[in-house]
Amino acid sequence: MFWPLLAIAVCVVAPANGWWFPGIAPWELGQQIDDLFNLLLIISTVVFIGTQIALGYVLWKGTSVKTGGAWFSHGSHNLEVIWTILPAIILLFISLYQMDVLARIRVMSQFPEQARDAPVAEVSARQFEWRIRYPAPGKKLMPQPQPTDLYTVNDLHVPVGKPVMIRLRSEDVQHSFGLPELRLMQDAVPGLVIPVWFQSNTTGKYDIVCKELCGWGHYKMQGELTVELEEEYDAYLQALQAKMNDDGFSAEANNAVAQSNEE
Ligand SMILES: [Cu+2]
Repeated sequence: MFWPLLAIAVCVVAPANGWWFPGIAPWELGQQIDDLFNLLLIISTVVFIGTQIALGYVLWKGTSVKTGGAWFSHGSHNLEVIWTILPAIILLFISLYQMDVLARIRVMSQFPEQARDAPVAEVSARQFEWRIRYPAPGKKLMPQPQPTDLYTVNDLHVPVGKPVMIRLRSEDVQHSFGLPELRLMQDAVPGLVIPVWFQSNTTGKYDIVCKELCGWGHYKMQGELTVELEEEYDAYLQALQAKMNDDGFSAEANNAVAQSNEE
């Protein structure tokens, strides 16, 4: 009985000590995913406690001298029917109940149109980093890399308050793109381009973590998601473009060279 009791005690103490999920970034689907998780947690807890009590009861009865110790049974047909049908109903309920949320996350035709039509970036998972490709400011992200594309590593920026979509790829093994604060997780599979959409209604910096054991450096495969105002996002892309096009010479120096070439 020690381990079940310890497990229950930890469940009671954990939330008060912050042994829980990181604070949730407010967006509708994240909240719905949390609600689904809590529902499953409640169902599992009730089943767990119920079965432990039943086990304790049988052990107590079976070892009691009063009741004459252990008894033997060839099974009960009614009991078998009940404990087959009851879990089947619960599982069926769960699978139907979560279908709407699952479809909104995974089925591309259900994505917000705004996100679906204009992916903001391509995120390629790689042992052990996230490589990010943005289209140049004012351009659309093409399936194939373009000469004007902008690149960063482990640093994904998105605008606040609107649905955004990324194209998720893997360059080597299977990874999983995880945004814990947004309660979002999607496997990155070699050979596939998987669309992923999300939205954050608050600005801030959030973790990007790998949620699939992908090799020795899995633990440090961490990036940062920066959610910022539209103007800041545009300025970020402009600055990134300037940085990538920088040849190490100042504008004056380049102009002087151009002028002397003309002369
Ligand atoms: Cu990984």
